Amino acid sequence: MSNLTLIVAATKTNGIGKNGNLPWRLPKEMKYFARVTSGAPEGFSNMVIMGRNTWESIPAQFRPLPKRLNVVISRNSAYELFPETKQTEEAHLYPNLLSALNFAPKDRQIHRKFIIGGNSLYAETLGGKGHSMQDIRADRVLLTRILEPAFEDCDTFMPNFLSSDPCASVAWQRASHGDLETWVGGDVPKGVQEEKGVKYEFEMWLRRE
Ligand code: FOL
Repeated sequence: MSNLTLIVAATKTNGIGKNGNLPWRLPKEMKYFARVTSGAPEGFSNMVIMGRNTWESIPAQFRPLPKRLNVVISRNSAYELFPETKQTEEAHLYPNLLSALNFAPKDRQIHRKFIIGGNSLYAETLGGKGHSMQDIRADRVLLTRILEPAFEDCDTFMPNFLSSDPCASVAWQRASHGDLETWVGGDVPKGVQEEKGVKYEFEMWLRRE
């Protein structure tokens, strides 16, 4: 099974988006996302896998996300990743997650694979056994928990993977802050962070089985 890490910023009620965008603008949190998803040993790069809506939500000037192998999932094989003027850029389109994960680029080695959204890819990789046909599961979640304000006007949500409903959930355990820093390979601010009046915390969760 391929190691897969899900990275997300979500409110306490698992809100992740609003009107096709992030509900907040948190530059330092975004820098953490960029650092973690980019970090790879010399000669390696990470793969960032996203749904088509997430691709479109990334500001055009940051697309493709630099220094990462960008993979976009859409069932529409005619989907144009770039406008005519930007077609020298590199990003890859796959019809489903399984074919994306089987993609092995010839010109570089892949270090880590990240699922970066949105709700349907999160659901597919968080689901317990039987959610997706091939049982592709994320074994690690890098969760930025948005604590305050509540951002109650979110219109997009990730599954409640920490739900105690035994039917819906698989057991997850929170890793220590030290384990998060070791995995990320650098310092991560510990405890509640505040940026522009928004409080949040960097967490790492590991699947038990
Ligand atoms: N995970 C976390 N922790 N925070 C997020 O904001 C987040 N966002 C997505 C997925 N996982 C996340 C999806 N949305 C960019 C924009 C939206 C987006 C993901 C990435 C983006 O522009 N990224 C640039 C940042 C440039 C900068 O402002 O420093 C990048 O290079 O990664």
